[in-house]
Amino acid sequence: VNQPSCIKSECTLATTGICLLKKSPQECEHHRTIPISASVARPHLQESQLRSQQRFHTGIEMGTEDAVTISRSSYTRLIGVLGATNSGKTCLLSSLYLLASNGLLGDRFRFAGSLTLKGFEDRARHAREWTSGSFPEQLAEHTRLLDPRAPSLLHMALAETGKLARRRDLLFTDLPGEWTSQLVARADTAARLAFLARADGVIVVLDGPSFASPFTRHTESMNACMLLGRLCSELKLDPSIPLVLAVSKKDQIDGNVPASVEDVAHEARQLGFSPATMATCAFSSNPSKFAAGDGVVDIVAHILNAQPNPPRPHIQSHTIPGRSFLRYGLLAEEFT
Ligand SMILES: Nc1nc2c(ncn2[C@@H]2O[C@H](COP(=O)(O)OP(=O)(O)OP(=O)(O)O)[C@@H](O)[C@H]2O)c(=O)[nH]1
Ligand SMILES: [Mg+2]
Repeated sequence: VNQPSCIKSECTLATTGICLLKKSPQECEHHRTIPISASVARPHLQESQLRSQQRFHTGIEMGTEDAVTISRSSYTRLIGVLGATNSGKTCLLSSLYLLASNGLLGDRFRFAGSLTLKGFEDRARHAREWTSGSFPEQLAEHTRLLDPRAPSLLHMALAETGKLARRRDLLFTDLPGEWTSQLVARADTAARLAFLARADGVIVVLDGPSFASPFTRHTESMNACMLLGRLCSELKLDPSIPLVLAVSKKDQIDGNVPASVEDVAHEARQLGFSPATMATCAFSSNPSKFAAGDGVVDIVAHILNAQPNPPRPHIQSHTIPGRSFLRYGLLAEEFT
């Protein structure tokens, strides 16, 4: 078996299969192929899986197969971001990226890199273009997947400051709102979200203004409650993982969490979750009162405060060990 390697000490090619210069092995002058013994090669991996290690990423998005590769080198937390169309999922991620790239993550974290920089940049483009003047009507494009059947993941690594100085690898889903609304409407659409059974945390983005409006709040809260039910019944999400109810567009609701959000929190508790309700302002139409990015880092910190859970018994029937993404590929096959 040959292992791709790089003579540059900071390159993660050997561990993640990803060249930091984003070059293919053929064109990278630092690339070397070294033979490794069968004992060093992971014996439980198929040849095809080893080949996937040698793929080079475009930096746009990752699929669950790429996630397998990253999670081999360090424990990688998968954070599912769900919510209705236009609720603010993509803006939340763009805002986190803009905070990170401007050194505004607060005292606890600093940005330690991303393997999907282009993906983040593409999403943050509208916000970057908006420099002054009136608040733009649209700060992000409706999320469309490169492959409409496969989820896309955005990677970000954070370094914790302080004594522990740990590196935290995070993978966020950025899915179209339709994936959430269709899951609510039809249980049989759950298969494509089966990988979320492995999630280390879930953020359900609740559109602040819609939850505040007397015309829409009832439907919004009913849909959100049904979503939580589906996460438990269809996706078998472990209710002990952190669940954040992220109330978006805080600047448009004067900072007040609408009362109807409590119905969703109540339902979450009934299902065994310990939800945290957190209002966020990814971008601000009223910066003198609400800072852009307000509450965004707190959500990530809340999820990272929880300890990862050991694997659960109901998914231990496969031979692939640990909380591996590979197991969820198999789990997804079972759903279909
Ligand atoms: N005022 C304000 N507007 C926001 C905020 N976050 C998002 N928006 C607005 O909401 C719109 C939709 O946000 P997105 O992040 O694209 O929503 P989404 O949930 O990703 O939507 P889909 O990809 O269609 O599912 C944006 O274009 C912004 O105009 C915020 O914090 N404040
Ligand atoms: Mg989106």
